[in-house]
Amino acid sequence: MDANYLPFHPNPSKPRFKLPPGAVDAHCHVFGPADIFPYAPERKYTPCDASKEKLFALRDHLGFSRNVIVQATCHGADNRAMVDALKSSNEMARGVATVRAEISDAELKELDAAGVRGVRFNFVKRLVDFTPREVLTSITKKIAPLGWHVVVYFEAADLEELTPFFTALPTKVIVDHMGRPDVTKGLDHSDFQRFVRLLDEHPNIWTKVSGAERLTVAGPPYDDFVPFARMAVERFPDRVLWGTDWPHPNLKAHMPDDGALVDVLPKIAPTATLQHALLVDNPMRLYWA
Ligand code: 0GY
Repeated sequence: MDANYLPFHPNPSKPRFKLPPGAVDAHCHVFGPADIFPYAPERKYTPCDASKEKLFALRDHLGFSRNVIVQATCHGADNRAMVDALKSSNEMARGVATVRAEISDAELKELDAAGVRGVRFNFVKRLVDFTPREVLTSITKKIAPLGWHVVVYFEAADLEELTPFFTALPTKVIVDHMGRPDVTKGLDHSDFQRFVRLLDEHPNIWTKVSGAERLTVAGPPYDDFVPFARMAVERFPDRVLWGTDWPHPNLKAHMPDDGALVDVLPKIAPTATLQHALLVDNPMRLYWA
């Protein structure tokens, strides 16, 4: 683990908010353990191991039923740790993989059988080296026939340049953490408005309203993050997902109590109907239909 790397919270509280039955944690990761699933040589950070057992224990502790495990950059395109977690989940986890353009149809079928339903394209420069757009386009052509979607992660300032690529994608597109708005700039800032317009104009684009602990400047209870997520939930109720982002890679200021993160949910989805859509109906439609 890197010297300045913050490990996940050792004993998160029980949330006060009672999740609806069948709730899905739709953005989380497994890391290692490195002695079984080594980190990728090209990684930009070395995390603290975060095993499938720990993830499933957290799921049960918080009151979730299911997980969507997203391949993280520290494992590169080696999806073995994520796939191993899917296979151990008794169908209670689905995955989002990172693949290279050379992947064969047989390998894709294997991932699909394990529960993978999408690929992730990461454009955050501190996390990955640049991949040419033609490579990503050729990956998209391979995964689209499987009914998979594309998850994209980028910084708010890069959305303008990325928009033509995103809007040409033929699949559903899921934007991680609302495209990382600067929460100090307010909802009306042109960067966040560009993101809102993207979803307004493209019904195949969804977003995760996660990342409170990552985007906050004020810290817990994340009141500076809430208006952004609430706006997205109310405007796009059937195209939003939420996840803990456990084990919270690369945080620098504080490590969240995952129970306290769950307690943000009723502030961003203030009615039972919105909560059910966000936590049950939407992820079930996308990952378990
Ligand atoms: C996240 C965020 C981060 C890391 C990764 O794949 C990754 O390494 O996504 C980050 O550092 O912002 O959602 O896990």
